Amino acid sequence: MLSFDPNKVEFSTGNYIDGQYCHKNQGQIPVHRPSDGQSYADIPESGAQVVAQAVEIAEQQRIRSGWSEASPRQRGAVLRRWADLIEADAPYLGQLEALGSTRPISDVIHHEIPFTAEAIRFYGECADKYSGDLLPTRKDSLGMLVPEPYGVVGAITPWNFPLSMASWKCGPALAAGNGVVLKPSELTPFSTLRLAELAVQAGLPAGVLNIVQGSGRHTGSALVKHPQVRKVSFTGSTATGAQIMSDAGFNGMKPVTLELGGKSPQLVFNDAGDPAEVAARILRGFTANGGQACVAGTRLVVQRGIAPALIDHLLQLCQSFRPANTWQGSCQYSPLIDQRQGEKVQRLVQQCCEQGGEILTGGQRFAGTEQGWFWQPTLLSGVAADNCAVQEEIFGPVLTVQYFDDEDEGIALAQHETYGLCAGVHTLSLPVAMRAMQSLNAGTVWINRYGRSGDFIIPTGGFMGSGIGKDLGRQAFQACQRQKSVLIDF
Ligand code: TXE
Repeated sequence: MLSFDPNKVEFSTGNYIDGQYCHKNQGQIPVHRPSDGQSYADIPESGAQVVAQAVEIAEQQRIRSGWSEASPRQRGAVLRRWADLIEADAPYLGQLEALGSTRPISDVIHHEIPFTAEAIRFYGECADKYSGDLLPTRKDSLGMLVPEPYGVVGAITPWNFPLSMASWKCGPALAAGNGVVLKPSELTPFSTLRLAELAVQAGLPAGVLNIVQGSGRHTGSALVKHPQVRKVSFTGSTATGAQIMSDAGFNGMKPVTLELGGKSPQLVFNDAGDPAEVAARILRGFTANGGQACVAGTRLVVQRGIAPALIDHLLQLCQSFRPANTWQGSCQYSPLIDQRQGEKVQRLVQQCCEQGGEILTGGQRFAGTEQGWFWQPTLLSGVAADNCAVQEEIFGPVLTVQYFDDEDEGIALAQHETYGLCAGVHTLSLPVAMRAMQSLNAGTVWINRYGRSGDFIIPTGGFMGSGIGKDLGRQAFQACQRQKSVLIDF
């Protein structure tokens, strides 16, 4: 029912600045469909001048239109209308997203779009719920912390969840009264344009949210370095996050929120419960979106007692997947985004084996999918702690398996030297779960589940190489406001 013809989806291209499409005919970067590798449109490589134009318009319009000065409730109302329009647009927006991204159409319609709308609605509700602070100063004075918008927030999003990542960045920044210039990934640029169009239809003054297209090296870097961009919010790789941190100090100083890579463990104890149920959880954790999620749980660290039954179930489940184009209603399994990502997965699996790893299942592309990169769910055992498949973020449906005997050994194996994004702990023993939670170096710990819920109040963000600051929660809203200290003598 949800299937559609990918050649019949029409969409706008170019940059979206001041509520209008521009630079449409200056396409330079071809964009490909992940399912079959076909090039279907191109985008402009926006240079520093175009970025400056977008930033200046955002700065002017947030003031002239009254957006920054509007009552928080008014801003909230616009965001809630925007969420409603996103949901109403699902039949079209869903096709646009499924056409150009790795997300199957059913997944986009049933999860990604409701999730995107709800995140924006959440920040619409935050707008008038969080205030500054009254500070305990001398009796004849009044000390206050007064929040205010930064000005223009520069947002940069990745290709793995284009719509929801845009909502995580725009929702809090706009609710707090900022203007926004967003650069989506050059691999998945079009659904974000539609999102911005819907925002204007919902009542967001034109020019408060602008979308610029281009590569990270040119457009992204120009956005980060622009002096009128007062805060940067980024989701992507750890290497690019480091570059952005350094660029943020290039032309004045600005805070950065960085949501970066991960190599998250799934720590399974003998008393985790029904191995079939635990296997289903582990499977979702590393195969959802073809493993292309920063939070993917890609290291199984399993106690020896439960291991044989758990691995048996996992092998059966892994072998049940079938590839299909993302525009087919029956598609349940994502392709890798492009050839570069496919070759990265291939290289790391090969290197893992050269370093002593053994393929239990998968380890190659699905036969007959040579146009796109559909990688078979892969289990790798025999991996030492320094194996590349244990160390590096592969960003594909690949799970390493390591075994342990006692609790301390399991927790030690679950730690990672570089990354600290998430961890899954599977045990029915409360003391074991709590000790593991306290010991693990991870910004999020899921106990007897793996993956986010619809509880937007729970922030997300990593430790160490996995990032700085939080997306979601009230923390993301507050991070889009600067705090002014005020002292009044009376
Ligand atoms: O990421 P980049 P890529 C990881 C994953 C993947 C690897 C490479 O391991 O295999 O990163 O993917 C923009 N200044 N993740 O190359 O480069 C870029 O245009 C400003 C994890 O796609 O981080 C895009 O919009 N912006 C991840 C965005 O950054 C720059 C999601 C992400 O691209 C820039 C994606 C620069 N100098 C990949 N360079 C996650 N955390 O979920 C690039 N960009």
